Amino acid sequence: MLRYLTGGESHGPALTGIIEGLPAGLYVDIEIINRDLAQRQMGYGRGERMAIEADRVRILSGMRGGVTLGSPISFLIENNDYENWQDYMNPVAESKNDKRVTAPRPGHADLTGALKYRFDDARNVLERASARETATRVVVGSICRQLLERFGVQVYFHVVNIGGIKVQVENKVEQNMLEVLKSPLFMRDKAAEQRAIELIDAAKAGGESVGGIFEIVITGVPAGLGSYVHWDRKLDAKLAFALQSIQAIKGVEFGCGFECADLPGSAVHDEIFYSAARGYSRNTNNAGGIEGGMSNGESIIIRCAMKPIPTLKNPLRSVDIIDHSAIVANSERSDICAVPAAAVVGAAVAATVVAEEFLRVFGGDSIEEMEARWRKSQLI
Ligand code: EPS
Repeated sequence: MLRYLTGGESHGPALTGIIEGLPAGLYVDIEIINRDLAQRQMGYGRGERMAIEADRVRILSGMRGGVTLGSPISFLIENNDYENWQDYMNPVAESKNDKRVTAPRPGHADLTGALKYRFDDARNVLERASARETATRVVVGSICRQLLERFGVQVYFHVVNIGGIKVQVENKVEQNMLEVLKSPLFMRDKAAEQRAIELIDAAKAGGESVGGIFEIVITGVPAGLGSYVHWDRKLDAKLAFALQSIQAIKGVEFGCGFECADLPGSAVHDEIFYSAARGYSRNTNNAGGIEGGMSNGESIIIRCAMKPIPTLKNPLRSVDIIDHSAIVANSERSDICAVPAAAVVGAAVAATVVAEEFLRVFGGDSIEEMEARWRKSQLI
């Protein structure tokens, strides 16, 4: 079983993670992890923090000479910004008291988190609720993607909507899925990209933030990951759980998703064909590659909706958590739009779930054992 934990406050000394359950013998390219971390920092509309950080992973255990040992992989990513926050975020020394946050931001974890944990400073909440935590999930996902790639599974992502400016989606694998990485918004439609850039500029000028939708496409997934036999073994349910846990995600859909509610059954379900060369296949993929909680051999297609970031330069009305007076919400440095970053995180999180299920079906203590099992299954 693959499992992982993440730790770290946004302005603390470092983000940390520990992954358990990967087979021994997997070569992991650290520069690929660092490339993925850099991708997460990109995207038009990111805030000034990204100029301070240059996220790089440091592996502390579980590997030798770049190869997994089967033991827990622990890692850290240093927060460069900690240097500016040492007087406030030192895990053991007493903190200065002049950066208290008592004006919770509507839409953020601030208010409920402070009430729940009985804090008189929402900084204790926002430091951990921050999407900075997602850097650790990119490290886990990057390692999982490298595992999956050995078995021909590829995970792609692109942005399909920024603040209502949309790219056409068709539930199919497009040509050159990696081309999109050249776009500052990871959008494959140049005209939409330009309009989205203008929208982000206008949002910045107006003290606003914008959300959007990203799509994840996973190719080469064998049929049979997940299961119909029990609710908590369904692949789509597991993916939805993991993706929904990404900060600011408000909705997850597979294939034709919410649109299928408007269509008759004959227009939704993907007809089945067979040829000796290809085996079973479909001409359409409205199911998004998952039927009955199992991968069906087609590409997995998922879209996630991200709300606009709650930190606004033109803040909304709020209430002080100490004296309950009416005030405006806390406003600190933040992103205007982080949908491209969320897409990178989404791909990492989805890869982690697929790797977990892949290991459940084809797993072994070593990569050799796994490859032997996988090869055997390809013959059936
Ligand atoms: C983030 C780092 C944060 C924000 C963003 C994500 O940096 P800072 O708070 O120091 O400016 O840019 O966090 C949020 C959107 C949030 O709500 O906390 C990162 O590394 O992704």
